[in-house]
Amino acid sequence: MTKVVNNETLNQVLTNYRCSIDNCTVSPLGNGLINSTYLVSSNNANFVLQRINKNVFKKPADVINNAELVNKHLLAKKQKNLYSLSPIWQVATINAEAMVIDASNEYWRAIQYIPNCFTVEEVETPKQARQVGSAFAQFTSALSDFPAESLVETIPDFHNLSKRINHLRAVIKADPKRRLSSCQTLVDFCFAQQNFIDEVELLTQQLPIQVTHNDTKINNLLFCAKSNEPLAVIDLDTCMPGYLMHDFGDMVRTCCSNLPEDGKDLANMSVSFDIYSALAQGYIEAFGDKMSELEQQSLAIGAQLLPFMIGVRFLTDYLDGDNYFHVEHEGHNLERAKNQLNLYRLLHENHEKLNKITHHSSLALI
Ligand code: GN1
Ligand code: MG
Repeated sequence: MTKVVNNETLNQVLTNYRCSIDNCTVSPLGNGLINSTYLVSSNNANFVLQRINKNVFKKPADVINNAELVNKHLLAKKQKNLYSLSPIWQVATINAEAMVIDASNEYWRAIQYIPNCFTVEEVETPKQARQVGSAFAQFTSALSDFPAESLVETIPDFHNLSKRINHLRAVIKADPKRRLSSCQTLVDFCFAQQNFIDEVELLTQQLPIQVTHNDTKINNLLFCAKSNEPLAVIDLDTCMPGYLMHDFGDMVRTCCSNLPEDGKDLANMSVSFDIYSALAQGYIEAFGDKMSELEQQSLAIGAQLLPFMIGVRFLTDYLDGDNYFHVEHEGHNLERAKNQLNLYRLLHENHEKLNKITHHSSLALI
């Protein structure tokens, strides 16, 4: 659930950045479901202020440190003309601290604000989808020689499907809010996907580890207002060792559906295969020979996996009493779960088509 921030706390935090609530305006920014993010605007500077959700990120300092390491690597690549996007820097306090801990023991950090940019909630054209695929590929590609072991796993087993299923099972058993009867059909649907779960498990034993972003939803890209081109990958909170299919899958999840992730008009949900194709082309092309054959084959699985996994996560949180994701009303997590599991169903029914497209994209490389 979203925690309200009072003015006294906000002021205490702002003083660490040479600001106060009297000389700046603070407004909510973005649509994140975990951290609380604000834009701080004053006469002399604008910056992003974020309270890190320590229920989710048990060690907020690790999140900040990981981002710093990744940014330094990206900058070095940029200086050698090997990375065309821009690192977005975290801003230290006036005492050169990386974060502020407020009186309620909440963790805050500041991040550079980039003017003349916009984010996108819905991809409108294949051209834009291709840019999205390409931008996230450039990000991971630039990190291909980054020492992955220097990153702390900010959320262990973040994209481990079997663990997510086990968590769902445990919450069902406890049913702490007595909500199981309101979603039994959906729960049954999840467990009926055992063949798919096994397929994913087998694949993950064979795929190489890369440093992936792990939250490549479309609104985690900044676009330049002047050129309309991607300018930066943002939200490095879950940038950790992972598999390419996870990043590709999250792009598909957030770009290919005609509904937002909590949209309720499921009878009219549809998947855009043109957008899927363009994402795949952008992603595969920008990787070039850094993507193995198996990784390319795994993309179509990732496209089904990410909606399924987040569907399971939303359902688990609904049953658990909405402790993890911010919700706007009771039942919000259930609406999200129904939406994402329906998206998974549509993609799964079309897995042959998905496979063909990602295979065809490889031919474009030759
Ligand atoms: C969360 O809060 P945000 O938007 O950065 C979640 C992602 C989900 C996403 C669903 C750490 O990301 O895994 O895909 O919501 N992040 C975490 O919108 O759990
Ligand atoms: Mg995130």
